[in-house]
Amino acid sequence: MKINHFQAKTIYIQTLPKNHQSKKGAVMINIVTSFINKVLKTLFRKKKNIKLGLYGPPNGGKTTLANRICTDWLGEEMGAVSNIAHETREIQIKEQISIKSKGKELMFNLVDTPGIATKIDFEDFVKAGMKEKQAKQRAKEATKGIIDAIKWLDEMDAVIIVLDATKDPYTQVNVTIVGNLQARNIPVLIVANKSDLKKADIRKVQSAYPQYSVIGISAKYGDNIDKFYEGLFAIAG
Ligand SMILES: Nc1nc2c(ncn2[C@@H]2O[C@H](COP(=O)(O)OP(=O)(O)OP(=O)(O)O)[C@@H](O)[C@H]2O)c(=O)[nH]1
Ligand SMILES: [Mg+2]
Repeated sequence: MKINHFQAKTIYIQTLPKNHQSKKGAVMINIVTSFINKVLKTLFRKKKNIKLGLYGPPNGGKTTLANRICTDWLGEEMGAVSNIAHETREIQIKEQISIKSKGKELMFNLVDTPGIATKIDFEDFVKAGMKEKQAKQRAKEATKGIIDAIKWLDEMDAVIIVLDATKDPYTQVNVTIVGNLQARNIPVLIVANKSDLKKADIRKVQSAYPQYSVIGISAKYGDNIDKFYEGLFAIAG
């Protein structure tokens, strides 16, 4: 296969008349190809279910929210939840979730991703009670998970960023995730999670990201979850 591809490429260059090899011509071909690709992508997207990603730092409650969505609309959970960071270390997908709100229906594939962090220290896992070998393995898997989560960003049609509302919303990780999505023109809904906790400050999250809709919820207890579903229709419907 590789050899054929190489040969085809070589023949193409050799058979092009000299006057067609100008830079201008190549740029035109690129523009036309990219336009056709865009049109095809749009048509394709209309047919298939959208991919809805859950992104955020570790421990924000992505999987807890994924479990709530799946329990509400599929009657089953999606993944394991833990108070130790980096519980999710592989991309998880639940296909064909259909949610209904105010007489409208939204179909999507839900993608739960590993929490994104700038630093992973196996000693943190040891402090949380793990044996050294297990802690090192978790750190290794978590690092790979972060790379996968970032790679998958491009695949997303819309993203829910899940933040722990008891923590500083304006971190390097959060700003990087938001900036990446903004640069890719991917619609974003920010969830300020853990609203059930006293320290939760939803307004602080909203003022850190004034350009986005921020919805305060408790994924664990279901507080404000209807508003969250309405927000989903607003970004992905
Ligand atoms: N009080 C409270 N705790 C929550 C809420 N949502 C999640 N938690 C807790 O926060 C911890 C982390 O939850 P996860 O759902 O595993 O978080 P995650 O974002 O998937 O974490 P990673 O997989 O490590 O990236 C667990 O102990 C959850 O029980 C919430 O709404 N309220
Ligand atoms: Mg998780």
